[in-house]
Amino acid sequence: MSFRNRIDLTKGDITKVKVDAIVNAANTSLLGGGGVDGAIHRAGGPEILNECRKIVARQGGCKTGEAVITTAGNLPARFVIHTVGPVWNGGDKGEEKKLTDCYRNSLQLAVDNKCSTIAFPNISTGVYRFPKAAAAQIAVHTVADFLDANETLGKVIFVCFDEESYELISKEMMLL
Ligand code: AR6
Repeated sequence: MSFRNRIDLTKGDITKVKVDAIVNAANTSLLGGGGVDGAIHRAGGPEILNECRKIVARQGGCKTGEAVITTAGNLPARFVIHTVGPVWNGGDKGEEKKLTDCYRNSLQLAVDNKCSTIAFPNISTGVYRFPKAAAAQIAVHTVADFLDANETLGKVIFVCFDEESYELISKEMMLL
């Protein structure tokens, strides 16, 4: 199936979405925080943090641009894929490449774990201050390129919490 029919957009809370994997915009400590990270740990319960702690013990957290996978605890999803987006520091510190890596590595981890549906928040566009328009362009194009080359993922859903991100992702999807 064409990649265009395998990308969806919705507005709301990612913790409510029933897919194989939801993606968390985490930090390198993997030990929780605010924003979507806080919402996922609150709604999913302590099992998620327990598995994060085991990953930290094994590999010492998660580098920016990389991704790890845990249970989704009490959430309707099966897995949480935790990825660490870049903090925006003006744009000449490799931020765009690192954000691209977040999407690509999360998608690959989903495929490696036999997921066919995955939902993304707008990584780095909250407290990490990545400009929303540039982030939307990277998100949509990285997902489209990945789906074009990969037949096993059935659906990728962008779950936007704010209207501005919803409009920006929608605009990028129309350009595909
Ligand atoms: N569902 C979907 N999207 C959400 C939700 C939700 N429940 N809550 C917020 N968002 P942010 P970052 C959106 O700040 O910029 C944490 O403390 C939000 O509107 O959560 O990558 C981590 O521990 C925004 O569009 O993540 C890190 O320290 C998007 O999620 C740091 O924040 C990302 O905003 C990561 O910062």
